[in-house]
Amino acid sequence: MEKYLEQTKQQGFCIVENIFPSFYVDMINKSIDNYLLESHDGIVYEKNTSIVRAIHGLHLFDPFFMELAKTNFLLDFAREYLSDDIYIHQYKINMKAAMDGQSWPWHQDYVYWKEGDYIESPRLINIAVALDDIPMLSGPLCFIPGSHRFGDLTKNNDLVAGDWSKDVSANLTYQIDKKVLTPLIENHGYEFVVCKAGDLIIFDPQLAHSSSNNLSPFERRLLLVNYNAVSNAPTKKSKRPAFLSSVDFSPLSNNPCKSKDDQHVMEVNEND
Ligand SMILES: O=C(O)CCC(=O)C(=O)O
Repeated sequence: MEKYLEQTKQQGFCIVENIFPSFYVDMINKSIDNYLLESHDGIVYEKNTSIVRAIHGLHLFDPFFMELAKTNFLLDFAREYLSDDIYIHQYKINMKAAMDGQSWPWHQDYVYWKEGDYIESPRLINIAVALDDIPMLSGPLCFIPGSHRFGDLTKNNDLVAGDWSKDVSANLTYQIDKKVLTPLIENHGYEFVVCKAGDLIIFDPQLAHSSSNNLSPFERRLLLVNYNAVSNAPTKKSKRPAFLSSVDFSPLSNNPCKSKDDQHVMEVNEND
């Protein structure tokens, strides 16, 4: 755990391999398929299509997803990183459909939570679970190492907030423009996060990141949980719906170990 905390503090992200075993990843993917059989708020589509781009707020409707976000490693990491109790600010699956899943332009996450949700400080952390293998062809996340230390990289743009749906589209509201991106990449480079199903990708909400279209014939599902420090909960009501911005700020407690499957995950956790 210590080494991952240090990497995240230094470079803004880390990869933790093989946290969720394949049977558990299969269970998550089946639960997503079942979830999509019913209509729910928070499902968004690629522009002018019926292709699901992302599903938001699943933990509000299905306890399976809430329990997953309480896995020991995830909670312990987030608590340590933020030095506080934590709650889930946002929970989503980015589906990136085979050959049709669209890009995420260069951006940081915190500006959305500041402008849209009135969260005062970037004391949050993203923990993503790869639900498929993610090779280069599938549009992996791409990070600029160390960019989380430079504050809001979109602040000089003439950007006007719109409807919440723009915040989750391939035409994002707050993007990092070419003038800012050029020196960042020249000085710090970039890193694609190719990984395996079951790996975790942990990243700071100020880290500059993007991902391209899924050019492969395989799905690229990524589950993302965003934890906020309880002491950083907003004091003003968000402009956005609850599936994008939590209204429940009560601290999370760890998922008790109930089954052999959970036991396995917990053993993996303890080895780190
Ligand atoms: O799923 C991806 O590739 C990008 C996700 C992302 O940047 C975001 O959700 O903020």
